[in-house]
This record gives sequence, C-alpha cells and structure tokens, in this order.
Amino acid sequence: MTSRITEVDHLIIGAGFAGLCAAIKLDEAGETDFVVIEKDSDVGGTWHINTYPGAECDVPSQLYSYSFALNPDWSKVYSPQREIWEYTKGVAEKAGILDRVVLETAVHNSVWDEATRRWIVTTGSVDGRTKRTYAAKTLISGSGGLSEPSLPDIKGIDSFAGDTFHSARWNHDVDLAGKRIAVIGTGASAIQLVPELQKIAGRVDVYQRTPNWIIPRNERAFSRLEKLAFRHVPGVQRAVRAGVYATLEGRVPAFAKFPALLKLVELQGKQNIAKAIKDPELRAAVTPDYRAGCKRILVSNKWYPAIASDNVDLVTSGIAEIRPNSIVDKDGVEREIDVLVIATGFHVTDQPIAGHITGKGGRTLAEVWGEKGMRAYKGTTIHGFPNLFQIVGPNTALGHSSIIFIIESQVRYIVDAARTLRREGLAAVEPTLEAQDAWNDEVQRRMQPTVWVTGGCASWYVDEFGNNTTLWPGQTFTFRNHLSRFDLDKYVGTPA
Ligand code: N01
Repeated sequence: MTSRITEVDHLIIGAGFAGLCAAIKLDEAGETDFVVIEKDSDVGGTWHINTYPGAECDVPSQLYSYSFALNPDWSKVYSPQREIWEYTKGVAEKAGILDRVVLETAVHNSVWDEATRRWIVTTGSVDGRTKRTYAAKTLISGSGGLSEPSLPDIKGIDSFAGDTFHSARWNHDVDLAGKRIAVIGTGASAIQLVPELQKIAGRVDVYQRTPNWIIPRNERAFSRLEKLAFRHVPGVQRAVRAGVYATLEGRVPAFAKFPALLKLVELQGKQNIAKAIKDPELRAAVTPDYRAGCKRILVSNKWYPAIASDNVDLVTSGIAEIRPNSIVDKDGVEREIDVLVIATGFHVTDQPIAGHITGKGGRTLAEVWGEKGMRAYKGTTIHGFPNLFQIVGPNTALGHSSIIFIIESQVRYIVDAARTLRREGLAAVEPTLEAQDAWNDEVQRRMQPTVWVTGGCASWYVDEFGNNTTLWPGQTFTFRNHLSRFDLDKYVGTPA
C-alpha cells in the first residue's frame, strides 16, 4: 500500500468522450500538467463499459465523433459499440495524452481546501493496492450522466439464484444459448439487446413498465465509394456531417415549442408497430399513451419483430416478486427463468459521485443539490465549488442530437477558463449565486412549453422536484454561443 501527494494543475475524472476531450484540448492549449483518473481498465467510458449484445449508437456516426477528429472509416450509418470505443482510443493515442491517464483507479473523494485553494482528491486502484492523493488546481468531472447503473427496488430481487447482471455490466461468461431469460426494462438498451437474445435464447420474458415511441432506423453500411469520398474528397465528410446536424437541429422547434408536431413521429411509430405486429392486443400493449419525445424517441427495426416472436413474452402487468428461480407478475403468473437481465437505466438526477465532491463550508454537491435539484452555471460551474468544472452537467444533455457537440462546447469554455486563471493571476474562480440562479431560472422558463414538461409521461429527465434538470431546452448552437468565452464577470475570482 502506498500513499503520496501529487501536485497537478488539472485533475480530470473519467476517460470517456468528455474526459478525453478535456485532456486533448488542454494539452493543445499548453495546459499539459493534468492527470485523467479512470476506474475502468481502458479509456472509452460508456463505449468501453457497455458491451451488451447489439450495443450501437442511436446518433448517426458522422455526427457522433469529435469535430477535430473525423473518422472516414465508420462502417455504418449508426456505429456499433466496439467501433466507437476503438475510435476514442485511437484519437487519444494520436493526441499523445494516454501517458497521463491512470486506469483502474477510482476517485474516492474530492475536497476543496480553502487554505491552499486546491482540490484534494483521494484515489485508489480498484485492486485496493495503491492509494494516491492529488492536489489539483482545477477539478474537471467527465464522469458521465449515464454511468452509474440504477437497480430496481423489487421484492425478492436479491434472492434470485441464477445469473443476473445490469445491461451496462454485461457478463460475457454466461452462456445464454437456450436459456430462459427475463429482461426488466424496455428503454434504449433493452430494445437493442432483446433482439439479440431472442435469436439464441430458449425464451425471453420482457417486463415492460412503459412503452416507448420507436421509429424505423436508417440502417445501412457505408459503401466503398462513400468511404473513399470521406477519406479523399475534401469537404465531403464535413458536408455530410453538417447535413445530419442540420436535420437533427430542425427537430428542435417541435420538441421545444410546438410539441403537437410530434404527432408525425407518433404516426411513424404506429406504422413501425403495424408493420411488425399482427396481434391487436400486443399492438395496443406497445403503443405509448403520451406525446412522442416526452421520453427519448428510440430507433429500431428489430425491436417489434423480436417482441412478436414465438419465444418472446411481453409482460405488462408489473412485477410482484422475484423468487430464487422465477418472477411472479402482478396477475399472479409465475415464470421460471435461468438468467435475469436488468436494463433499468442509470442514476441521472441523483448521481452517486455528487456525494464525493465536497465544496466550500464542507458541503457535498449531493447536499447542495438535495435542496433544489441539480443546478450549475451554464451547466458547467457551480456556486460554492471553486474551480470545479462539470462536463455534461445539469441541463446539458440532449434528446435530439449528439452529446459530443455539447462536450466540445463545454471543453472550449473550460480551456478558456484555465487560460483566464493564468492570465489574470487567479487561484480560483466561482460563479456568483446570482448568475447561477438567473441561468437556471431562464432554463426552467424555456423548459415549460417543451414536450419534456407537457408530454404527459414520467421520465428520468425529471427530478424529484418535478424539474427537468437533465436536458438543454433549445438549439445546440445557442448553447455553444453561451459558452463561447469564459465570462469572468459572472464569477468571483480569488487572487493567487
Ligand atoms: O435506460 P432507460 P437505458 N421496474 O432509463 C424501466 C442512453 N443509451 O439503459 O419507462 C420495472 O432509458 C423503465 O421503465 P419506465 C440513452 O440516452 C444510448 O435503456 O421508467 N421497470 C425503462 O423501460 C438512453 O436514453 C444508447 O416506466 C423499470 C427501462 O427500465 C439512456 O442511455 C443505447 C424499473 C430503463 O430505460 C438510458 O437507456 C443505450 C422498475 N423498477 C442507452 N425501473 C445509444 O444508442 C426502470 N424501469 C446511444
């Protein structure tokens, strides 16, 4: 067991798209003294961890990549998980920042020390052998909004005797061929993995609490000619990317101001159902009763055919109890199973990491956010937490486009903040409460007409106070404009 203190300028939590982007852009800006702490065994974040069968991106490949590292080699319109993971790793390798990534190491605690104006960050290797403490000028959290699996609180779940795992922690050692499998949840992960399980399992019982709107997916591989054009013809890939971006941004008015337009999506969803499912009862069971877009609109050509297959049962009555070898539904029907797959999503508005970040006055982020919900200035900095920068913070996620656009916008802001601190000779910056409140009030005001508030569904976008503190309620370029430079006038700066 070793323990020492290491001084660094910047400590970045997480080596996914967000953390790697921060590392690459800080490095380019000459802010080279940083360390990236990653608990997983490799970089890539969600795209390294989520290896469930069928895992693919539901944002088109051309947009789901860094603007500074276009990839002419994407195999398909929607990239599979492994390809995205390899892409992130390749970009990080090429940028030469992997030497500052510490793998298989978890951040235990981050505490702001007012005396030294440093974040004191304690970390430990996952094998428990090494502990290390860092003193960092800035703390940049890229830990991801969808990284901590959320497990359902169902009677008897711990008594289950067979193999069980969450979709984001797939156990590839379990042979699923011919097995009786239960899947709890019908979200973005489940609709990708169930069609794969259906092909090999003896039986799959899918426990649906709420159906989703699911529209067809433009699924195809890029041709050799397209790939050649992406690689060799100047501007082609940027033009395709811009086209995808514009198409997705074109949907924002429907989400944000005129949700009635989303009836068109519902029509597409209903056609998708009608095409694959003949049984009227099953059709009714998978048809949502809320406005499309209220929950994330999903894309799949495989889900409804899988659900309509002979070896798949959709159970909609709810789960009463889980027993060592079975699940009993609320109609009293008991179904024996060998494997239980939990596809119930993530802790989003109650992220465990918030309990491990302690700001001024000894208050944790979880305590502060516990009062009114997640609040930050521009989704990135937080009053009471000097020099803390959160990538994909409150109200920065998207229901319609690529989160990488948001990540890059925030990273620009953070790099400019680092430059500003140096230029102005400041030890610390913290947004004023007025600036933070004004920002959040405005975001919530703009949230009111959106489908996420008016759409008539319960979703994980909304917190326990009834506020959507997850999504950005507008165009992504507006968000980028807001973060185009570090606005020191909205901060209190402490001289070095
Ligand atoms: O999780 P989810 P996910 N008892 O929260 C149900 C991203 N993603 O992992 O709707 C029974 O969407 C819950 O039911 P309900 C993407 O942003 C992206 O699927 O709450 N059921 C729901 O059906 C996505 O939105 C890709 O009533 C329970 C399901 O579990 C996000 O990750 C791929 C329950 C959870 O769905 C999360 O997706 C995959 C309970 N106690 C994921 N609790 C891409 O392609 C929850 N449920 C980029």
